[in-house]
Amino acid sequence: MKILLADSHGPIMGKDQTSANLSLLYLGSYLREYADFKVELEYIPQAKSDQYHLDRIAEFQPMIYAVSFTSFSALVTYELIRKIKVQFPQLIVVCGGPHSIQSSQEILEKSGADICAIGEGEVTFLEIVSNIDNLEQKRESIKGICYMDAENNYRRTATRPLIDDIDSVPFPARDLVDDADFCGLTYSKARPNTEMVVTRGCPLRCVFCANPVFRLKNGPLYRGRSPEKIAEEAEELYQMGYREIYIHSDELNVKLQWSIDVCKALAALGHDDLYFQCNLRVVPMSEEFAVWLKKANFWLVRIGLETTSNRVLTGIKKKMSYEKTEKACRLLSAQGIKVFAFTMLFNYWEEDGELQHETVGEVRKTIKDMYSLWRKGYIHYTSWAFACPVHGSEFYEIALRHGMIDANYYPGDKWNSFDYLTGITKKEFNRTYAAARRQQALMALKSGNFEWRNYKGIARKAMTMIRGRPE
Ligand code: B12
Ligand code: SF4
Repeated sequence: MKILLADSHGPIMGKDQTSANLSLLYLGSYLREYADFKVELEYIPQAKSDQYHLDRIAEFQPMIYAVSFTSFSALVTYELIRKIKVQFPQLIVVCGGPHSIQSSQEILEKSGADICAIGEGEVTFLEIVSNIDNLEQKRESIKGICYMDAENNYRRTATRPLIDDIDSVPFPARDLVDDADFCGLTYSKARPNTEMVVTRGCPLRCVFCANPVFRLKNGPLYRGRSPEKIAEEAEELYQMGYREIYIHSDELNVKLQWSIDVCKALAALGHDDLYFQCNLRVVPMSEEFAVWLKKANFWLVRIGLETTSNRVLTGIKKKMSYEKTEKACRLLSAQGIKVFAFTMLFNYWEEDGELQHETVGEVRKTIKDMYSLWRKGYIHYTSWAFACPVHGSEFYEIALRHGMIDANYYPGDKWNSFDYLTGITKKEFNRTYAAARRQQALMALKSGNFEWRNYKGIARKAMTMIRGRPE
């Protein structure tokens, strides 16, 4: 059976795609392993035009068009699906990805897709594909999907249980991708580079974070691959020629002993020319973990620092403090590991039903504190972004309650947090953002290792250093 796996994540916010979308490649590898019939797969990366999708469908003639997208690209994807349905009415269109958790009915109504998968997709997709000849009769028994019935009523089936043991999911079907379609990591030490996602679910609930896919409360929330399997995947990538891997899981240190064991397994591969980077939380952290990260050749770690105000950290439920942040950065940088801090401007939250936000003073203090950490050698890069409501996050619900967005809202460049801030002029707002962006550029220039092939994203950021936030 022929299946087209389409990534409709962008082009988003003027950036190119760093590497292939792993969600679709996981669906592909799972089918290959567990379907009791032969599947023929093709993958479309995110930058391709709608016409390219239509042309590939005409030529490849798939039975299923499986498309993955986030809330940021929902509208462009609906339009694409509508075009596909006009030209290929018989083609079965299946959707999935983070946007479907909150907005599955909207997806079906606005796009005309046949089925929308809600939550973890591998088993659900296998069942859809296995029942394709009899889908109308079988669909109500497939967990984790929604569809419009014969009377055009929205139907949602029982929640799909999460996969207990994610080692049972084969490594992503990377043979389907062409590296020429991707620009590579923005910061890297070696090329070619790629990404791995080795955990699923996060036990935390930060207010701004839309991490909905694995939050359906119907199984073990947080799961990690075994250290042995992680090392096996890294070795496979090394043999494919990759020399740097960004372990792009939400955070690699939910359980510290497991994290240390992962580092030990990676170090045991013995490849001095294979570099790693990963995302970490500030807690839990220990010197032993920092030492093992270094031994495994992690040259860069990215932490969600967000703000240095403890008032704001409490408000956004980050469950950490500036003191812990400083300690974690000190321990990591002492090993010669570079630290990349994700920071946000103008965080919002709710307290006793009242809308709260980070003040301009708090944002400016964060910028100042970051310089201070930089001078001490504790951090090396920053990346500044505005807090923005994303479907699936608590902030989205807060923003709806307080009239900051309505049901027709989609995240992207158009929503402007300035409109809901008090005690700041537009000029101050733009100046603050430009100052943050200058800090980002200065640290990047000083610390190096950035990828000029990512010129679209770099040029876009350069403009914000001069003009502030794009209108
Ligand atoms: C890695 C990552 C990226 C990487 C992607 C790299 C890559 N090569 O894949 C990069 C850095 C490029 C990226 C960028 C962005 N990301 Co991102 N990213 C992630 C992250 C951390 C992991 C994604 C992943 O691989 N998960 C593992 C796979 C297995 O899970 P999955 O993708 O959800 O797929 C499963 C199901 O959703 C489902 N499924 C998915 N698609 C389909 C399709 C079909 C047909 C079916 C049946 C099922 C199905 O089955 C899959 C397997 O179980 C997630 C957070 C998370 N933990 O998932 C955020 C996340 C997806 N990103 C998010 C966002 C907001 C962004 C950005 C907009 C950030 C920004 N401001 O620039 C951009 C925009 C991307 C875009 N163009 O749309 C949000 C999306 C929220 C939302 N409601 O849409 C998330 C959830 C982060 C968060 N916590 O808020 N991201
Ligand atoms: S921001 Fe990070 S720690 Fe917070 S909920 Fe999201 S993934 Fe978890």
